[in-house]
Amino acid sequence: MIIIGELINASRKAIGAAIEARDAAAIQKVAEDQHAAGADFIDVNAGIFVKKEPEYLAWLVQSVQEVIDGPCAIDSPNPKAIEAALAVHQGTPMINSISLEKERYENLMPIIAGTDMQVIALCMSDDGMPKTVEDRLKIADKLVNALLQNNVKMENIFVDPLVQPLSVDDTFGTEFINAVEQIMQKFEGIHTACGLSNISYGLPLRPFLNQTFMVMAITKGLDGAIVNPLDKKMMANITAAETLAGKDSFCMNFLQAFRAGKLD
Ligand code: THG
Repeated sequence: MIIIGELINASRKAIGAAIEARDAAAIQKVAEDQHAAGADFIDVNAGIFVKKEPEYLAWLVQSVQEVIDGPCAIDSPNPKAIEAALAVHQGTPMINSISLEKERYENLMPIIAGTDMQVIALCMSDDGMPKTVEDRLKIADKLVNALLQNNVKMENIFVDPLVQPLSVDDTFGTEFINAVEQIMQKFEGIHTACGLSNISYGLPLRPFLNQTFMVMAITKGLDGAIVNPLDKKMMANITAAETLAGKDSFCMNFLQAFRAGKLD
């Protein structure tokens, strides 16, 4: 599972305040903790600062990479902010995300085309949020084919079928995981990823629902996740589910995690 650490997001109070105060040390602590907990990418999101988003996102990337030798996932719908962050990023980042929304698509595709960056393809279009598996597959099909035509490798594409709250529509859970299954079957060598905490919005015991939903999604082939890597239970569930799903040869990963005290 490719783990994308979600915690450097300006919509979280402490992070928003740290950005405004230019408190690099506070950001760097959160980056280091997530990295140590196994995050492959550190997501950076300054989306609440609409006008200053490009400046702040670039500052986040620089602050993170002063202490982490690893890539960021640049999380913004704004191509200008993504460009500003890319200008200072060392190594090869992940772009989070391109979608079928016209402005986002047209401005981002030239930036991504022909590069070796990993890219999340979010199943969203100007027609609004997808509801069914078919809605998601239609958008995924267009996005994946366009990315391939623009010389992005299949293995660098992560389709995000878009998790929406179960409290709004009780079919949103199954429509999401069935979309994961079909996308993984249809495009050989592709990845899927999502921020799955939206599933539990408006319900009690959110961490419990998120952990269970993660296990269900892993059984359908989900292999990327934007999560809180400091949530030990979530990380333990991911490890166990992947081992049980046959993605852990000789159970080595499970045994190693056990010996490192990560499973209890
Ligand atoms: N898809 C893609 N990108 C995304 C999302 C997605 N980026 C943003 C979001 N959704 C995923 N990121 C977050 C970041 C923080 C939180 C939720 C989603 C969050 N965190 C808890 C908090 O602030 O209290 C802390 C985590 C915890 O304690 O468990 O709410 O869907 N492509």
